[in-house]
Amino acid sequence: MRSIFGGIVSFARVASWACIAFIGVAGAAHAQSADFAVRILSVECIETTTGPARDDVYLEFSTGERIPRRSADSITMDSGDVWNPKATVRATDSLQVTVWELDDVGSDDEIGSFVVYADDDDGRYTEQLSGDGSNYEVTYEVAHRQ
Ligand SMILES: [Ca+2]
Ligand SMILES: [Ca+2]
Repeated sequence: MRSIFGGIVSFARVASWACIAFIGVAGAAHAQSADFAVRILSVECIETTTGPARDDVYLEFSTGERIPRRSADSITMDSGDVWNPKATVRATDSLQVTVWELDDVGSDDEIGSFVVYADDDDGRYTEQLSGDGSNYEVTYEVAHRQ
């Protein structure tokens, strides 16, 4: 019995090592084709940032891109508003997305940021952001070239 049990255990160990090795190879192969696209579907303002005024929202990406494009432009949002940028940003390896609240006086307030990685599976994701007393939800889609 002991030898049979031992045999099963060692088989299980070999199987798990083989599995880890397989995942490692698959991961490495995936990382080589690190070109991907992130499509921002919606930015939902559940609650605006601190203060009585509405928020003036824009997106900034680690690629240097900005939505809206012009540096003085923003989308005015109140609690309950949904903005559908429907904008696609292409990146390699990773993409940081930052949501800002534009202020005319002083520096802009950061609503929040998140990083999307080339290793992330294709599909739809939602991020919850809560900077400066706010509550925002950003929904985006990740897609790799087929
Ligand atoms: Ca502000
Ligand atoms: Ca503002």
